[in-house]
Amino acid sequence: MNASLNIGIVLYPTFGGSGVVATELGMALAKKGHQVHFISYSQPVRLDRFVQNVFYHEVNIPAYPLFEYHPYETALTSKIVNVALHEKLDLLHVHYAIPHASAAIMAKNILADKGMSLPLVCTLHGTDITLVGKDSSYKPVINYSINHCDIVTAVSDSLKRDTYKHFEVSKAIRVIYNFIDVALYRPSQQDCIRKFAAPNDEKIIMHVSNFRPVKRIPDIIRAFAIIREQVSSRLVLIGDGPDRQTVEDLASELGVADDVLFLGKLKSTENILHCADLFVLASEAESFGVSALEAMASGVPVISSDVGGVPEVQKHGETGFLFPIGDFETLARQSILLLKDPLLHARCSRAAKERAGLFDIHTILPQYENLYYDLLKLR
Ligand code: GMT
Repeated sequence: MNASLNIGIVLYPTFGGSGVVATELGMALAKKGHQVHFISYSQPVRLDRFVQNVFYHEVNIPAYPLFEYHPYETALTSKIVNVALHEKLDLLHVHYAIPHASAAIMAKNILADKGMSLPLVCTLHGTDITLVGKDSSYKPVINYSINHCDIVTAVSDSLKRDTYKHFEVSKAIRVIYNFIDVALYRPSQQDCIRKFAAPNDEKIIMHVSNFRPVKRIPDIIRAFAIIREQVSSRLVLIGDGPDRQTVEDLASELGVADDVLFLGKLKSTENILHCADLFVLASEAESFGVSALEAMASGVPVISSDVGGVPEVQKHGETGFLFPIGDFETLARQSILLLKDPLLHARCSRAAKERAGLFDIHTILPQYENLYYDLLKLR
């Protein structure tokens, strides 16, 4: 039997993305008997109830008149040191490099001075490499951090390639794909929002994201305006963020606002995704695309821009389609094809559900556990 570990996890507490992957990973590890200590600046969204073996440590940043910018990285570093010492952490796993990886390395050095070794795992998630991280304001620190963590993982082959392309990294990077608990995505008609969202039996097209410019939601609105001319349909948008107003304005401008439903942020989407006929993603960078995987697990075909790690998750012509970034006319054409052809739709739906099984938590979790045991030389 493998040893149970005391694991620190540094994460963003936010909706979707790396925060949710890190929270779900921690919860699954806790279920297997490991003790998990989450460290963040606020309660992670999915950590909203008592879970055995799970602890939450909040990073506090005392205000001081001199600080126009709060020194979060310093406060985080101190929190890691304190948690590691008091909870006797066996290892620390940080999700998203900025600023978690450099804070962790600093904490590791402080702890070394105190005679404690803290092995570090860093998981690269996406924009920490492809967008923000490679900016010269952050690059030297990210570069150093990647080379000095004990183990670095990336959530797709594409992200691993991007890391080698944009940084001077000599370290081996292991790919461990993102995951979901496939068993949660069991449709129940009771939950279905179909009557509410599509009262006249329209087709439902769905998108979930944080509404950042990188998601290119205006392309989805433009495509929807074309689709709606040929297929009676409604667009359901889940999430919120900086582009929301732009997207609302564009929907009005194109005369489709009445058929676009903004549901806002939802903690989880497993009780709603299966009501969709189609899931769309138009991102200009996407290292993996957990939301697409969730749709696939719900048996919903996906049409996505051909970008980053998405082609590693969903297969063109099998589980849906891929289109060139920005080409909303192709997105519209592929959507119409799928929505008008029930046989094609059923085939893609089946294939999507089956493929999602490859990314089930029960397959991926042992890969992280084995990585920890390798690091601690427990195997
Ligand atoms: O950049 C974001 O939109 C959020 C980001 C994150 O780290 O929170 O998401 C990235 O990580 C997710 C989890 O690994 C991936 O599923 C997303 O594809 C990735 N986003 C991008 O690459 C844009």
